[in-house]
Amino acid sequence: MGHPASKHSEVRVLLLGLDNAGKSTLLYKLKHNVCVGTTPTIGFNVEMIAARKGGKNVALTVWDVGGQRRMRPHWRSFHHDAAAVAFVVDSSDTGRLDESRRELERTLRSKHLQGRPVVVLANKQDVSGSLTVTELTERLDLAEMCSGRDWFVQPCSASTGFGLEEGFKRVARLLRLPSEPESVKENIRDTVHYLKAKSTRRA
Ligand code: G3D
Ligand code: MG
Repeated sequence: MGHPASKHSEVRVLLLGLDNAGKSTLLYKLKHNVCVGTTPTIGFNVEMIAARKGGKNVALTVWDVGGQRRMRPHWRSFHHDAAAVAFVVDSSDTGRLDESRRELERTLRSKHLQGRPVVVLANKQDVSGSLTVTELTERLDLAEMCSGRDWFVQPCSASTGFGLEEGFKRVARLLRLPSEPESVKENIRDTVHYLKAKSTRRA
């Protein structure tokens, strides 16, 4: 017998970021606490991470969709139902920051992700000379880009494991479970909109 549904929620978290940012390494390290050589992700990797939120067990299914340019159009099909976004940035690769910012911006424009929290994982902090959280926040213009949603920047290293658990604890803390009052209110609001639209059409 499984757990009663009320004791266990399952939510989808999107793990996004450019190719080579460290998504696959990070997910594998978090789950298995080992480092493995990764090959560029062609399809997607998915892992379930157990977390706690408000005294409840929450299973985060973390989806690592390939970051290569030809995979990016597919990110959109994963937006639906996502409770949060974890966006991985290679903090040591200043040459690709603009590209990273553009991809994050494009992702956050998705109507399915409106109001969803974002945790930016400032990865590769073990590389000397990598950007600090403050520098990254400024260079990616995160305050502006993430206005209207909760966001946080977590320094980490997928190679050593530093900061990974904290990052996903933060994801769990920021996301809203489907049964939480705010999302109930959102559902009611959507339903009212829908009914109003229908009744105006009929009138
Ligand atoms: P991706 O899934 O986002 O495309 P990968 O990225 O997980 O495949 O990682 C890309 C490369 O970055 C890998 O190196 C990986 O070992 C390295 N990497 C990932 N995270 C870190 C980190 O925190 N620190 C350092 N120093 N390297 C990291 P290779 O050489 O295997 O291509
Ligand atoms: Mg990968």
